[in-house]
Amino acid sequence: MGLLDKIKKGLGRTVQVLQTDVRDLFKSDGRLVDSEFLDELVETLVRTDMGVVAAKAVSAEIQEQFRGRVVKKEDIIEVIKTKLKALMAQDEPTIHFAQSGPTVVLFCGVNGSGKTTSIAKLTKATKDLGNAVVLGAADTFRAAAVDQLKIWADRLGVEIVFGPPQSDPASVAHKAVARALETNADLCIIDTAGRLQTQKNLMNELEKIKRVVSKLIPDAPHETFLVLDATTGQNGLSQAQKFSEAVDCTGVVLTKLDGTAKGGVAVAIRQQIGLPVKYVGLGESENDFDVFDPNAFVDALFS
Ligand SMILES: Nc1nc2c(ncn2[C@@H]2O[C@H](COP(=O)(O)OP(=O)(O)OP(=O)(O)O)[C@@H](O)[C@H]2O)c(=O)[nH]1
Ligand SMILES: [Mg+2]
Repeated sequence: MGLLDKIKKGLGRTVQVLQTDVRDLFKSDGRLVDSEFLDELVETLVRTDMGVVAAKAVSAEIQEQFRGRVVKKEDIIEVIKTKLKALMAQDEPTIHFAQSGPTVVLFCGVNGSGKTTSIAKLTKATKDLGNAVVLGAADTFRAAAVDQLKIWADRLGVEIVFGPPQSDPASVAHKAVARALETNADLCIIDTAGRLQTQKNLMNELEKIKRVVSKLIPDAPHETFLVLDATTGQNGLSQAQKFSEAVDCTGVVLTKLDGTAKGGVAVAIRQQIGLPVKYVGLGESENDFDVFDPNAFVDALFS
């Protein structure tokens, strides 16, 4: 399945809502672009959880190009797509790889957002490209968390470093990075326990992991990914912003885009959290994952 098809399938519910709602804006053959139409358009777009700022930017563009004219659905869809693509444009690499030696990627986020599953997916994707991966099971809070990652490591055929239950997560992270250095691995991906941005001691623990890792490799972690569950939509964003500020995240992995009508949240993340979306999760298997491509995403939304 191509990327577009995969996203299209994953975004099923968002696409459905958007298409029905946009179609409903055009009762007859065309519609006059007046303030009533623009208000209804903003309402429709906001229902996908893309955020008021993005929806208003789109409506301003439509107003500028078509105000006072009677337009067809196709005319405005093209403008919506172009504007959304511009709002989400990003030219950063998905992962800033280390110049030499292992690249360290730290995963964090609230409980159940999809960290461990996304790590498995990223491991599969990077391993398929020929990279040697070492996993660090720094979620030492629950024994089951280590087991979950161990099962993935086994299935994917990669090395995993873990410690005794309740051990210091920073020491496990340290061991994992040391092992990646020792084996000359390309990537060291570190899993952490779910936490809330209000839990000061747990947020400090993430800081400690970062500090300890940077003692072994000065620019590590090269990426700190915030894993965000798309089904929380707009509600999850302010929390995510505070989380991201507290640990200085570098990108978002947006999970569970399948089965939510709130896929528009991908548009809002850049504006409201100030981070690029790097990867998307589109299901529970290790293959339901992709690099986030704003153009493909927007095309899929309106396909
Ligand atoms: N549908 C769907 N389910 C997902 C996706 N990503 C993760 N899940 C599911 O979400 C649930 C939680 O995923 P985990 O990866 O364990 O989440 P976590 O953030 O590691 O959870 P904690 O370690 O408990 O904080 C599991 O049932 C996953 O299968 C996705 O992209 N789509
Ligand atoms: Mg986990």
